[in-house]
Amino acid sequence: NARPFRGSRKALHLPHGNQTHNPGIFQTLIYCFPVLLQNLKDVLTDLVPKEQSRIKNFKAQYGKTNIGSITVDMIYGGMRGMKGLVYETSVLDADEGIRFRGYSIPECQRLLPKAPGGEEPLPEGLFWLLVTGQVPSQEQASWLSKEWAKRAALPSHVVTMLDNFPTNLHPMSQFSAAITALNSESSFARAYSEGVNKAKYWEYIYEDSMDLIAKLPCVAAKIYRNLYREGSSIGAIDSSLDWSHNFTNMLGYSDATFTELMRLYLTIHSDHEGGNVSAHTSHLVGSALSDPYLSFSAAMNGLAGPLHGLANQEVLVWLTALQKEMGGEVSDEAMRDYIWNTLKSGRVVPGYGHAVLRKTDPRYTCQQEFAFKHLPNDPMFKLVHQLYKIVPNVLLEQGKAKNPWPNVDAHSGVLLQYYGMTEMNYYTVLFGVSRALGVLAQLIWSRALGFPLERPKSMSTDGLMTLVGANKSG
Ligand code: CMX
Repeated sequence: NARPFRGSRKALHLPHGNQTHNPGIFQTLIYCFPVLLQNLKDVLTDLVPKEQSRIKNFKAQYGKTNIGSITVDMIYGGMRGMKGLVYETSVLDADEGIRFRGYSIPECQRLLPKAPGGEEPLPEGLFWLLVTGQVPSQEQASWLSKEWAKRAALPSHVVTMLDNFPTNLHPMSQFSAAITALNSESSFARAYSEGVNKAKYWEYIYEDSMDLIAKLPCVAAKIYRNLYREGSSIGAIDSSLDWSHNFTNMLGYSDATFTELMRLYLTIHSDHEGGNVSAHTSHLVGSALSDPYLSFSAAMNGLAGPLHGLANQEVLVWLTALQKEMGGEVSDEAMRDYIWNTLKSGRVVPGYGHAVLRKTDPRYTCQQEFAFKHLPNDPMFKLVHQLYKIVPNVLLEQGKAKNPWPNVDAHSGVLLQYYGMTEMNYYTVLFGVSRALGVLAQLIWSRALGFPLERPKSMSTDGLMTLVGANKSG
């Protein structure tokens, strides 16, 4: 749980954590006048050289140290457990779940700034934390709200493109295509073509990332309105509101609790360390110096897969079919049979299992807490809760899944449908808007730290057999 930039706790006068480094003059100013540090770029400008030199020294001392071995099973098994990436913004523990820069989800819920009168963390605060390692002040979070409001406008060619998509094109395909087309706005691509010095890459990646995060709710809302609200206008951004509130307004929802849900939703879906398909994809594509728009749209194509982000859509489709087949109240026995039928027909139970986690996903737990608080009697929530008691035992009995517990996607759709968002095909787009916070925070650091082109060695089966001295005829 090492926190990379240890000035943060002192800067905010948090009670725990020892100060183990000597702050420079800039840091000292931070401690005295935290309000001066409202501009995220200024904070980064201070942090980048420190982190560059910390890693340079680490590599000089430990660069040749062996940290594990690779087995044939790992290569055929989707590289599970293989340590092969540096990813700074979050780390996933198999039992405990995700920590964002060292902070668990309950800690983030407690410590991150909230909207006036709100109880859920602002995604702005989470982004600041992911980028800097520091829990931001209320002023810093609202600086981000204003900054994103300023940068939100879409170029007209993207609006035209979205308006011309056929209604049978999946919302995730529309989302990804629009993000690719937004690269007309890339300041990194422009600077690169003009020969910018590589020491300055991160600054352009930062600008593009901020612009892209600002624009994503507008793209997502436009898709929603075009597909499900007869192409009605998303309206204008209100610079006095936070990012999530503007998003729910543009989607056309006015319930304050739905906006609170969106703040929580956009915070918890943001990042899940570096090896998951969407994060790894943006990391890989970004390593070719493709700009943030191209890197992130590639990530969205991965998120659109049913074993990854599309699972939130799949869960609701599966639950709705269950309800249709069995009616309102379902007995535990009937539910067990339904789950077994899914397994016997060679399908997965969506929303259960995970490549890394081995316990209930804390992202599931905090959504469950939200449901207990705001919709305890919702029939779909009751169904989800009933499934929680039955699916793990069935998966254990089947004996295949390494993790029988629910993941984030098992719960999110049920909350959304309660507030009237019943369009299941759309759910992964919300996941995508949130995922930008994590992968783009990392992309800024990947360029700041000069990470090279990603290019692992692949092997043919014959080559592997030769390597381990196996008999090739089988
Ligand atoms: N239902 C049925 N079978 C499952 C299962 C589930 N929920 N989870 C795992 N299994 C099966 C696997 O398909 C695999 O079967 P085969 O041996 O026949 O190939 C076996 O159990 C072992 O798999 P594993 O090592 O436990 O899991 P993986 O790391 O290979 O896969 C995941 C992880 C998430 C793809 C898988 O658990 C799954 O398909 N879950 C359902 C889809 C889902 O909810 N995805 C969302 C994940 C979170 C996210 O990224 O958003």
